[in-house]
Parts: sequence; structure tokens; C-alpha cells
Amino acid sequence: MSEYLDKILKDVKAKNPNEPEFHQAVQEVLESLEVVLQRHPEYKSHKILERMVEPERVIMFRVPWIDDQGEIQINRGYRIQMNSAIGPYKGGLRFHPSVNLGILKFLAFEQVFKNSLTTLPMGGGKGGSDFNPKGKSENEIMRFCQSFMTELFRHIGANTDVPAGDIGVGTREVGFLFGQYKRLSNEFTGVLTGKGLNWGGSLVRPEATGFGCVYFAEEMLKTKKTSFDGKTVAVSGFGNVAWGAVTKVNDLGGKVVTLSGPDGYIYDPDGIKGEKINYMLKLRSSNKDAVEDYAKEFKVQFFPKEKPWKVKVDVALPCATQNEIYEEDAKELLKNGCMCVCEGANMPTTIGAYNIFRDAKILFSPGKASNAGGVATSGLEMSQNSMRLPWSREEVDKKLHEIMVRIHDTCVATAERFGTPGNYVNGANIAGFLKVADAMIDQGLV
Ligand code: NDP
Ligand code: 2IT
Repeated sequence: MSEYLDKILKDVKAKNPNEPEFHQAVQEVLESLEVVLQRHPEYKSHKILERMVEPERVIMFRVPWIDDQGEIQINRGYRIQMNSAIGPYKGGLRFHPSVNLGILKFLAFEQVFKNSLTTLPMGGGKGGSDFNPKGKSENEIMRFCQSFMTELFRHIGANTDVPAGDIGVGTREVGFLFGQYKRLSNEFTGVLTGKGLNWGGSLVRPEATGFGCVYFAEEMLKTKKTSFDGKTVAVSGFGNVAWGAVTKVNDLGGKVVTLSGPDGYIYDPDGIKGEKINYMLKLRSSNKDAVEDYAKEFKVQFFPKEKPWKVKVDVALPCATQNEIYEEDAKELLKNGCMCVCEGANMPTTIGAYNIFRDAKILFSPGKASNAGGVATSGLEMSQNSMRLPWSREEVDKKLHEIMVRIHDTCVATAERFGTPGNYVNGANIAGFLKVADAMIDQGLV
């Protein structure tokens, strides 16, 4: 990296100590931008990068709630409003005990580039809490969501900041949050996406991230004149994104042989299909946080505390969480002939593992491009809410598919234009950056 970019990264580290995921996300983007700054000195003189690594606003708040035993519990809530150059802040809420300021800053930073790639008018944000949904009753989850929104509601709005789901936040939680927002604001607006179908949600939003990831991978495979038909696929995670991805791989003739959770992974050589896909929904809603039950139910092997990257597959779709593919995992995947890694989760691949994939010249796509189908369909939900007209399943799915193909083609064309053909990481970072950077210059020093 140039001295200039190196200084930006050093300053980020000094100003945001103990936030390794944020440093990692910034480093990955800066490494792609060297060539852009050489060609466009105006971004340096306008201090665009220095501004982009500083959130426009960070909100941090107390979330008190009462558990089923009548005891008071206190969690911490956050919303990072990262960048609003191209639209209202937009991004999910994550409820997981690992949540902290650094993880949410990394997610909000990624979201800015991702939302820009969708071509829809959405800025970037992210929020959540260290609340652990594991083992909580539905009433506890509702009381937590109501308390969380009692503070958050004054900072968001359909034209200001539009949250959605992420890990630990699905339609049920969005429902509790929306109900409380409506009660406090006395307004029925599209302030959240991922809503239920009967109250402003969009068809295909639940499937959208996983579907979009597989549509993207399909385009990558096409560049090598192949397809999902007959391919063996490893998926990690067992949540919303994994479920959508498994469904679409089956539709396209591929076979998914793994799922994983914090407890380990399952290996199902016959393929996760039919009723087994529906079983994933049961696993997730059980609030048990484990995949071992799948192995018991369908009598397949379970590998405790291991990750699914040792299995021989053609394609890997990491769909669980950040930093789940390390260098040793990347080497295993390559040794077994894996030809395509397409991220469904946000930043599941470490920088070291990415370097191994890049040097081996296999197909590799960063989450900010390949998982953008979720937020893109959130954008379509916002459009439907504004028009007060719902679209059919076919219409939403068609738009999602077109958006994913367009993002793919933009990544390919941009990587080529800036001298690294085939490098989707550079393509995504540069294309996402250019639109936001130009909008920031247009809008003056803010
Ligand atoms: P879910 O809550 O539906 O599922 C998350 C999955 O990851 C579960 O299997 C979960 O188990 C596992 N997981 C979470 N944290 C950890 C951890 N620290 N260690 C091991 N496993 C973990 O979330 P989603 O499917 O919505 O999200 C999955 C990924 O996709 C995340 O990276 C998210 O940011 C990303 N994403 C989500 C989008 C969406 O629309 N939902 C859109 C774009 C990206 P458990 O949580 O039970 O521990
Ligand atoms: O990481 C993501 O893009 C999401 N969790 C979805 C965000 C959204 O606003 O739909």
C-alpha cells in the first residue's frame, strides 16, 4: 500500500483501538483503491477516504428489560449511521452476544459499498445489541425488542435510516420492533424492511440473500463455461442466508452436502433437499443454536467443533458469520479442487485466506457483492412501501436476479478497467467506492 493509504489505516487503528474486524474491513478496501487514487487525485484532495472511515454518527444506548423470572436485565444497543451520500442509512440489526462497536463498524462500513453496488438509493448503516436470543422465550424477545426500539425510534425513519434483520433478527423480531415503532411514532411507514407479508413486507425478502448469492455464483461459474448442474456444494451456517442458498442450489441442479453451527458441522452425502430444507427453519426457530439435531433427525454424520471446509466440494458458500475461513481452511478447499468461493455472510474469509484464493486464481467473490441481494430486496420493499403497491413473487425475483447479474458484470468490468481482470474483490470495492465518493464531492464538505 502507498504511504498515504498506510497512514489512513494506521490512523483508523489508533482511533479505533481493539476493533480488529473494523481494521480488517478497512484494510481490504484500501488495498483495492491504490490504483483508483493514482488515476483520480481529487479523491485525495477532498479527503474522501478519511471521511468514509469516520461514521457520520454513532448511537449507543442502554436497553433495560425484564426476564421471565422478573429480574432486570441490561443490554447495550447500537446504531452506526455510516454514510448517507447516496440515500438514507440502510442496513441490518444483529442480536448476538459477540456484538460490539468494532463488529458493527465493520458491518456498517461494508454496507456502504454493498448498497452502492445494488444501484438503489441507499446509504450505509448497521446496528444491534449484545443481547443473546439463545434460550430466550418469545415474551422475553418481545420485551427486549420493545425496549430496544423505545430508544432507537427517535434516530430512524423511512427517509432517515431504515434498519432490517441480520444474525438473530428475523421476521418475528422485525415485527416486535415495528409494532413498537408504530406505537411511539403514531405512523405506519416503511421504517423497517424484512416485515411480514401482511403488513408491508415484500415477497422473496426472506430468501433474497441466499438466492442472490447463488445467482451471483451462477454468473461466476458461467465465466468458466460451467454451471451448478451436478456440482457439490459446501454451505456453512444454518440460518436465513444458508436456507435461501441451499434452496436455490437445489433449484439449479447442485447438491449441498454440509451445514454448520457454533457446535460443528453435519455432512449429508445424499444432499440437503426437500423436507430437509424445511427442517432448517425448525432448527433456527428453536433458539437452540446448534445443527447436531439435523444429524440425529436424518441419521448423518456430525463433526463436533469442526468447520465444513475439509469436505471435497466444487463450490463453497460461507453463510454463517465473519472470519470462518482461515488460511488452513483455504488450503484444504484448494487441495480438494474447490473452484469457486462465493461469500453469503459478511467477511467470512480472513485476509490471509483471501490471498491464497487470489494467488490460486479460483473464482472468489466478497460478501459486499455476492450477498447484496438481501439489502437489494429490502430496497425493493422500500419502493413497494412508498408506492403502497405490492409486487408479485415473479416480479421481485426477476428484479433481484437482474440486480445480481448487474452487480456481477459491474465487478468484472471494473476489475478489468483498473488492471486486475477476474478480481471480484477489487471490482466490488472500486465500483462501490466510486459512486459514493462522487456523490460526496457533489454534496460539498459534510
Ligand atoms: P441467522 O441468525 O439466520 O443465522 C446465522 C447463522 O450463523 C446461524 O447458523 C448462527 O448460529 C451462525 N453464527 C452466528 N454467529 C456465530 C458465531 N460467532 N460462530 C459460529 N456461528 C455463528 O443470520 P443470517 O443468516 O441472517 O446471517 C448470516 C450471515 O449473513 C451474517 O454474516 C450476516 O451478516 C450475513 N447477511 C445477512 C443478510 C440478511 O438479509 N439476513 C444479508 C446479507 C448478509 P447462531 O446465531 O445461532 O449462533
Ligand atoms: O448485511 C446485510 O446486508 C443485511 N443484513 C441486510 C440489510 C438490509 O437492510 O436488508
